[in-house]
Amino acid sequence: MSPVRPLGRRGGESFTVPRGARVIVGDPARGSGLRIAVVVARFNDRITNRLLLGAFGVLEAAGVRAKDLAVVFVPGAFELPFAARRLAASRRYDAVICLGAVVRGGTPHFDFVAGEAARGIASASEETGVPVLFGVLTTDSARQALDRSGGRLGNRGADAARAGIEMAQVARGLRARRSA
Ligand code: INI
Repeated sequence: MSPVRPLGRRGGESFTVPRGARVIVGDPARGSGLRIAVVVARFNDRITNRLLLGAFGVLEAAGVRAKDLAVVFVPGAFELPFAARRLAASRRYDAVICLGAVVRGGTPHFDFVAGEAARGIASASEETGVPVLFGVLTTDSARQALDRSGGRLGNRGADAARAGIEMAQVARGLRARRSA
C-alpha cells in the first residue's frame, strides 16, 4: 500500500494517505458558517486580552461572523470549565475556545488552578462531544506569558482559535460519517 493521495500542507508537513482511504480533516482557515464560543479569564487581563485579540484575528480572517460568535468572561482560569461546559452542552456552538493565563509566581495556587483548568476543559469536551480548546498559558513568569500572547513566541489565543475551527470541522466530519 503506497501513500499516494496528497492532502496538502498541514503545518510544516505535507501528508499523504492511501488512495481510497476515508479521510476526515479540518481546514483551520475556513470558518464560514461555524458558530464559535470563546471563554476568557479576566485574571492576568493584560495577557488574556492579548490572547483574545489573537483569537479574534484568526476567527475573522477565517470568515466566522460576529453574529455566530459568543464571548463569555469569567474571573479566572479555574472558572473556565464551568462556562465551557454549559456552552458546549447547549449545542449552540461548533467549538468552545478557552483562554487564560496562569503564572506561577512562587505560589502552590498555580498547580491547583492550572491543573483544574486543564482537567475541567478536557472533561467538558469529553462529556459533551463538542470540541473545547485549551488556550491557557501556564508559565513561570509574566515575561514568558507576554512572549506567547502576541510576542516573540506567537499567540496561543490565535493557535487555540485555529485549532477550534479545525476541530469543529473534524467533529462535523465524524458526525456525518456516523449517520452515513
Ligand atoms: N487565575 C488565573 O487565571 N491565573 C492565575 O495565575 C491565578 N493565580 O495565580 O492565582 C488565578 N487565580 C484565580 C482563580 O482562577 C479563581 O478565579 C479563584 O481562585 C476563584 O475561584
